[in-house]
Order: sequence, then structure tokens, then C-alpha cells
Amino acid sequence: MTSSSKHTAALRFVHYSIALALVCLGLARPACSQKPFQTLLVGIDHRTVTSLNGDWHYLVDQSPGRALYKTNGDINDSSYAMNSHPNIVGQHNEEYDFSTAPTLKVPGDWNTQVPQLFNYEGVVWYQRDFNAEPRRGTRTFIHVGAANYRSHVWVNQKRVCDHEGGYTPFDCEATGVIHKGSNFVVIAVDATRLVDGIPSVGFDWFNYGGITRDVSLVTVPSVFIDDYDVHLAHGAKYDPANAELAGYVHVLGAAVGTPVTIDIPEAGARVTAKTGADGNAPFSVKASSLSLWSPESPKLYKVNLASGDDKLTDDIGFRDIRVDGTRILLNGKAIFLQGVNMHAENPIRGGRTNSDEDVATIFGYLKDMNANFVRLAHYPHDERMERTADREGIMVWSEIPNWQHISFDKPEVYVKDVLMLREMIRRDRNKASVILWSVSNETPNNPTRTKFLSDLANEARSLDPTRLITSAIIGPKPDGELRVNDDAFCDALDVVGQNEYVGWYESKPEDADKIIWRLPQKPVLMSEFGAEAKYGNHGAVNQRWTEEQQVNVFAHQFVMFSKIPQLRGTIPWTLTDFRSPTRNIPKLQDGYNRKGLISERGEKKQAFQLFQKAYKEHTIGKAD
Ligand code: GCB
Repeated sequence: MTSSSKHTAALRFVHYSIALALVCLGLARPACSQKPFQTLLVGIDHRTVTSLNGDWHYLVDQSPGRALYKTNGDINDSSYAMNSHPNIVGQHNEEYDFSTAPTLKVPGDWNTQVPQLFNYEGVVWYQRDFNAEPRRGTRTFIHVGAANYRSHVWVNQKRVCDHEGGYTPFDCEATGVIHKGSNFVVIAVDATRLVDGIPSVGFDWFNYGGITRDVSLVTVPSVFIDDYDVHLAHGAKYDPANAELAGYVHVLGAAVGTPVTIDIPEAGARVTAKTGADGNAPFSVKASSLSLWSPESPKLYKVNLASGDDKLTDDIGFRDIRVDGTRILLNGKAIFLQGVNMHAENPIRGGRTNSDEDVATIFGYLKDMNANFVRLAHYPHDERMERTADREGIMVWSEIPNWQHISFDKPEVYVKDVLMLREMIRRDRNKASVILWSVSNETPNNPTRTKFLSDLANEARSLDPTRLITSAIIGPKPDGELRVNDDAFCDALDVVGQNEYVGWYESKPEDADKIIWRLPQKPVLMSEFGAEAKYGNHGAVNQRWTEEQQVNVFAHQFVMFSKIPQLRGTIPWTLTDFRSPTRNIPKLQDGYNRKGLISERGEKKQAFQLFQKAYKEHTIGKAD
């Protein structure tokens, strides 16, 4: 990104922050609890931090949050957040006590840890003690990888931040609030669904509540690197001789002209840039030797960043991704994406994915399937996923949870959406594996939504002009043997994701053989297709819920795909069966969406083998 476009992006964010504040003034407060963030630390897993993972005491609030919300909807700062202890004898005071309360593991959803909380979608209060030794000239943050859906954080009784959004990270500044010795943090997490939330109230996955990702205490110098972007310079055309790296390093609190060093020894690239008035130091530098990142060769470089007292080393790969007509080019070479969809749910133990073991299991499946691509549906997953994808050479689609019905008519929802988009892009913009930012999934085609999402797609493009912007479009109404996607929103996309369930929700599996698609003249990914099957349930190819029928649906889809010239990727729904409270056919579903190629216990269905073979032999689709 050029310095001016970065500057424009920064300015735009300031505008949105102001807009958010104004919008919130006029709203029911619980619906608008988020304050614009001061910062969001990038590369946190490459800094030395104090982990706050482990056992946290918890108390369940009375729904809809009697201790958290005052009757007018304001946040109550003087209830459980105080962490005071009851007088068991003597004068009556409080009627709660964290110190003797049971514990929940962080990171972890509450649903799979406490049987009574399995279906709970309200407020849970978390508390833990921690030791600190604040030093002069430093700043301290509590970094939360993700907590679903709204979070309010107090340190030593002072509220340090509020956050809305269940799948993106946030930082709460504790500088000046923490002291030497023992401190405590209280986090109230509210998993209540909101009509104006993102996602809104109805969605086809499990609403795991709680602090679902890592929490850490981060101490940095008072002037520190909070954001950076190091990428292969993205010119108008791909140039194989291009060895220029470009981007920016943002140093929070830096005076104008503060030097920042970007050093990539193995690539023979080193440059010192200077911060501008906004703390941002744009740079570009020629590398004397550069191997580009690709699935075949997922090369990562040690990138050393330093400014003043702060330094950090990240592992970053460099590659070029762009569209040429209906082709997708990776480093100038046309590619076909052999993908699969997945939710962030652990296939063996259930619950949210958030550990190295979880991620290793998933990448084991992806590799076994010969996939080179994964769609992380329908929200940003744990950062470990992108880190592992970077190392393993699996390309990634990352998405914000604009799922089906969103309040597209509300400006404040747009403002929240931009913040969420920004948090997603900021966390993962240095991951070479991420090639696509998706702004939505299966939204209703009407002018209000088209304007909203087209603006959001353009926002994503201006925040990151080096990647491709996409969205999963809902399957069109059947028109005999025709399926027509004439959604105007596709104009705002680089790559069109097309969902469809021919052979499951509509038509018979074999009808797919005759279906002809009219699709935009852009690269198209069949971003969802599939059928439900219970692992071990066998029968005829036309018997629903059997493994044989699931294979049959896919086999006919492959025939249909062979007639789509601009098809550049296949992404079956989905890698594993996943919990969804709306899936209530006893004995077949039992609370699971059964469109997985693998069961929730890790058992591979016949359809898994079908894709494994097709992907190994590259029999579906063409790169150009
Ligand atoms: C869809 C949605 C996905 C659902 C899937 C299904 O179109 O995008 O979230 O889970 O269909 O199984 O119905």
C-alpha cells in the first residue's frame, strides 16, 4: 500500500470511529457497547507475553445480565466487576464471591466445559488474579484473542475496554491501572444474540460463548510497534523479476521522524524508514534474493522490525495474488483451488478450535484430502489456523460473519462491520496464505444490501489492495435447467463465490448433469455444495442421509462443474460435521449439520475419499 492510501485508510478509520461514537449516542446502549479501539497489537504470538490462559473463576449472571446491565441498559461498573468479597459474618454486603467460585479453562467456550451451560447464551463473569511488575516507560495491555459476543473488561475495578464481535481480537490498556504485585482482571462476556449483531440472531452453527481464545498480558515500551504490513510490492501487473518489498510499520506514540528498521537478512533486504505525523512509516526495499511463497514451496522469512526500544520478529511469506480475466494467478501462474469449507469446531472433543493440537488435527485432514485451499467459514478463526496455513502451504479464505440476515438498513451496523473487517484484516494481513477476504455469505439480493456490501467490499480493497475480495452468493432460484447469478453485488467482487445445493435443498442429484450456469465473467468458486449423510448410514444412492447418497450428489456436481468455464475452485460444505442447534432430526442429526466429509468423531465418510482422489488426480476444474 502506498503511504497515501495507508494514510487514507487511517483517516477513514478515524471517521468511522467518530461515526460509531455519534451513532452510539442515539442508540439503546446494550446494542452499542463498543468504543473505538485505541490499538490492536499485531503479531502478538511473536512477542514475549505473560499468558493469562488457565483457570479463571466464573459466575453466571441472571439473564439478561442483571449484574452487568443497569435498568437503563448502561454497563454496571459497581457490581461483580468490583470483585469484593462478602461479609459472611458481620454487616451484610455483597452476595457474590469469585475467590470460592468454580473455574473455567481459558481459552475455552463455557458450553462444552459445564454441562448446565451447554445451551446458555447469556452473561458469564470471569475473574482471575495475576502478578505484574510495571516498569516506567512501558505500557501494558490485556490482549484477548476472541470472546463471544460482547465483552467488558475491568482491571483492579476500573473498566478498561468494551468490545463487540465474537471472532476478532482486542487489546485493553491496563497502563496506570496495574500495580506491582497482585492484580485482578474481571471480564463479563455476553453471548446473547442481537438482531443488530454480526451475525444477527439466526445462524447455522453453535453459538459457543465465553473467552474462546488465548488471553495474555503484554508489556511494550511506551512508544511501540502496534501494526505493520510487509508484502511483495503489488504493481499494476505481475512482474516475475519483482523483488521489491513494501508496506508500513506503525509506531504508536512516535514523534515525527522516528526511525524504524525493517531487516530481512535471508532475503538481503534492510531499510530504515521514518514515521510521519500519524506514527506511520511507509517503506519499500529491494530484496537481493527472494523465493516466493506458494503451496508447493511455502517459504517464510524472518522479518525483524525495530524502532526505539521496541523490536519484534515475525515469519512472513511473500507472494503475488491477482485476477486476470476469469483466471486467478498466484505468482503469475493460473491456479485452481481444491478446497473445503470448515467451521472453527474441534472435530474430536467438540467446542471451539483454539489449540495447537486442534489445528494439527485439522491440517492433517486437509493434507490427507490433498486440499490446497480452505474456506474458514463464516468468521475469522484462531490465528493458529493462518499461521499453520502459512507453514503448510494451504491457501485461505477469511470471512466476517455477515451471514444471511443482517440489519443492512442500519448505519450503525455498517460502522460495526467496518470495525470487524478492519480487525480481521489487521490481524492477518501479513499471512501469505490468506488470498481472499470475504465480506459476507448468502445475503438477500436487494438494493439496500447491495449498496452496504459493495461499500464494504470497496472498504476491504482500500484497506488491503494486495488481496482479492470475495463473497459467497446464495444459490439462485431454479429456472428449469438454468441457474442464473445476476446479482449486482458481484460487480464489487474480484472473485465470485457461488453457493448452491442442487441435489439436496433443490432438485435431484442427477438433475445437476443438465444444469447450465450463467455466471459473471469473473473467476468463480463453487463456495458451498453438498448433502447430509450420517457416518455409517448406508443404503442406495438415492436414499437421503446415506453416505452413498452424499457421494452421488457430489459425483453429479462434478459433471455440472465441468460445464462452467470460469470455475476456479471447489469448496464442498463441509470438512466435518458441526454442531448446529437448528438440526434436530433425531438419530440422523442430533444437533449436528451432517454435511461433513468427516464425522464429528473424526470418522471419514465415503465422500472424503471421493475428494481425496479427485484432488490427488486434479480431475475437477481447470486453472485456465
Ligand atoms: C448454507 C450456509 C451454511 C449452512 C449450509 C447448510 O448455505 O451458508 O452456513 O450451514 O448452507 O448446511 O444448509
